[in-house]
Amino acid sequence: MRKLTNILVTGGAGFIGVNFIRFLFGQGTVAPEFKGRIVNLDAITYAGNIASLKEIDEKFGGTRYFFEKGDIGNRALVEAIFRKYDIDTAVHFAAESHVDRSILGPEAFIKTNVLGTFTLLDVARSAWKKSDGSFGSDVLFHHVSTDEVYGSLGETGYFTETTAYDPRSPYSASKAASDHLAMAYHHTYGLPVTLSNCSNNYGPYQFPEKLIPLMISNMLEGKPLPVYGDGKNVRDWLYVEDHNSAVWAIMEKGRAGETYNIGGENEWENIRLLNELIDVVAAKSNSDAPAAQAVAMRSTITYVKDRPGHDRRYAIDCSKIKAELGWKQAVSFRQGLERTVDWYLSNKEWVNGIRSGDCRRWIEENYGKR
Ligand code: NAD
Ligand code: TDX
Repeated sequence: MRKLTNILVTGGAGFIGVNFIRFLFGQGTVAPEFKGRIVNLDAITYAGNIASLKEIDEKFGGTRYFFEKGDIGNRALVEAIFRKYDIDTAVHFAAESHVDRSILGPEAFIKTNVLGTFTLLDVARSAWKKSDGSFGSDVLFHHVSTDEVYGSLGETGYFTETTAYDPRSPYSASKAASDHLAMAYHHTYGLPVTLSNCSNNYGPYQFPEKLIPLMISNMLEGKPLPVYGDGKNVRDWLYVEDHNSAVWAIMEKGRAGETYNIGGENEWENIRLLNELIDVVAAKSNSDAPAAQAVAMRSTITYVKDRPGHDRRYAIDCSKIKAELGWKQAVSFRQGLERTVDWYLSNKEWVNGIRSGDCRRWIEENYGKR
């Protein structure tokens, strides 16, 4: 088991990163054994909200939790962070992550996902290389990636770790490039790298542009529910805490140079998922007649123009991580949806805040202008 003492988390103010840091500090439903320090490096783009970690900052700030605002592509800053905190582990979540935005403006995806990842890998290599050119067994760079790099499936079959890469969107192409760089640093320089490719995540703190939180927010606000194309594209959904427990298992025990697929084994056509979600939201709304409420919400489903290059189906074979590291999903889809809806119902301010950029003001008040 690796020591994992001083961990650099990139993108720790985004959806999965926030949940990861909360999980490590015991705020999720599972508590891992973690006694070390976390340094959260995040640029706070539109998708980042550092206020999501307010309780962690109040409890552990300055002792076991540190926030550094900045760009992963800023080499001098990344080098200074490695030195200042004696980083031994990096877990790299930071990315531009939304497919639709990558279609409208790919440049930021190349800068952050490709060049930013390169900078991190290169700094880790210089910081961790010993005088004989080797690396110790207690350093690790874990690169977090997506199943989208594998392209699109037909009605049958699964992505395995050996499926050839076939990315279709600027987002998935940029993630594919970053995956290749991470593995190239392992093969060429011997940098201890692990890589995970995960299916669609959902849960608290997800920016309301992704399918599930967008639909919940629109339902609560009585807005139309936009379904792309025929609504029959299939995604494999995983509760975010299950993704993070898998990432942690890889960091502790995964073999350097290996890729691990992570998935929910939980495929849903978008339109079926939306119908399920409507039932959950209607049941939790204060209405005396949830069935009628669900009918009213269904009437707002609106089929809209399809996403260009919309991948038809994703499905992950995650038997490797289950067999090798003993990981498994802990949260059923219904449970996960209920927790997610409960969270969005009780955190309307968070949604309004991240939409309006309020969190930036919070950073300035708490961390000063940087
Ligand atoms: P997100 O968009 O919610 O968060 C990304 C975070 O990265 C934000 O806090 C943002 O401020 C930060 N960031 C962006 N550019 C940066 C830069 N140049 N420097 C520093 N910080 C920067 O994304 P997410 O959904 O939490 O995804 C996290 C990672 O997981 C990504 O690498 C993504 O590709 C991968 N992933 C996501 C999913 C999913 O369903 N969301 C599934 C599989 C893999
Ligand atoms: O309004 C919508 N209507 C709709 O029908 C939105 C936002 C999406 N969709 C469809 C498109 C997809 O088939 O729902 C499905 C899920 O869409 P997204 O939430 O945008 O996710 P996806 O494109 O599948 O990518 C996600 O999973 C893999 C994350 O955004 C990526 O970061 C991750 O790598």
